[in-house]
Amino acid sequence: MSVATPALQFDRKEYTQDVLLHLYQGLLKPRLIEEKMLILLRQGKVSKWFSGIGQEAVSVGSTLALEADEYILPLHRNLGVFTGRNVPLDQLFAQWQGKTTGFTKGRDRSFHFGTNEHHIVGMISHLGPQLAVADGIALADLLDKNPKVTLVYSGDGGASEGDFHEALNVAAVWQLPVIFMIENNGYGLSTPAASSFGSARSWIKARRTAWKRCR
Ligand SMILES: Cc1ncc(C[n+]2csc(CCOP(=O)(O)OP(=O)(O)O)c2C)c(N)n1
Ligand SMILES: [Mg+2]
Repeated sequence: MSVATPALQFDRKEYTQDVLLHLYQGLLKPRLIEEKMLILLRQGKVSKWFSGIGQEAVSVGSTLALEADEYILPLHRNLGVFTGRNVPLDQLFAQWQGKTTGFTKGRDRSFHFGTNEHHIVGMISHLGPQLAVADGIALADLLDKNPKVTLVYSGDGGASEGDFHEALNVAAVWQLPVIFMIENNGYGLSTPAASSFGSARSWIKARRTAWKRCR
C-alpha cells in the first residue's frame, strides 16, 4: 500500500530557485558543522562549543544579505557568519581544536578571533562592548562617505548590559549605518530571561524602544 506524501507548500515570494537553493545550502553548512562539533565535544576532541542549532537562519540570512567587504561582528553562536563568508573549514576546525594553525595560533579554542580578510571582527567576550566597536566602524564609513553597513550581534542576555543601550543610543543620535541584530533565544546561557529581566513584557518594551531609536 503506498501512502501519498502531500507536497510541502512554500511561500517562495519573489525568490528564484537558485536564490532559495543558495540560502538553503548556506543554512545546511553550519548545521552540519554543529552536529559534527557535538560529536567532537562528546569525544573530548574539542573542549567547548556554544550551539547555535535552530538559530542558523539569523546568522546566515543576515550575512548573505551583506556585501563581502562590509564588517560583521559575530558572537559565540554565529557560526553562520563564518561559513557565510566562506572562511576555510580547515582553519576553523584548527581554531576550535586549539591548534597552532588556527586563527589565534592555539591561544584560544573558541570564537574569540576575527579575520580581516573576510571582514569579520573577533567577538569581545564581555558581549555588550562590541556593539560600540560596530558604531566606530560605522562612524568611519560615515565620515569617509563609504556607503557600507556594519552588522553586529547581541543576545537577549547581552541586551541587559549598559553598553548595549549606550551603543544603540549613539547610533541613533549620529544616524550610524549599523545594524544591531538581537537574538532573543529566551536564555543568557542557561539563565532564563525571566530571571534577568523584570518581566517578559519589559524585555519586549526595551526591544521596541531600541527599534524605534534605530529607525
Ligand atoms: C560581562 C560578562 N558576563 C558574563 C559572561 C559569560 N557569558 C558568555 S555568553 C553569556 C550568555 C549571554 O546571553 P545572551 O546574550 O542571551 O546569549 P546566548 O548565549 O543566549 O546566545 C554569558 C553570561 C561574559 N562573557 N561577559
Ligand atoms: Mg540569549
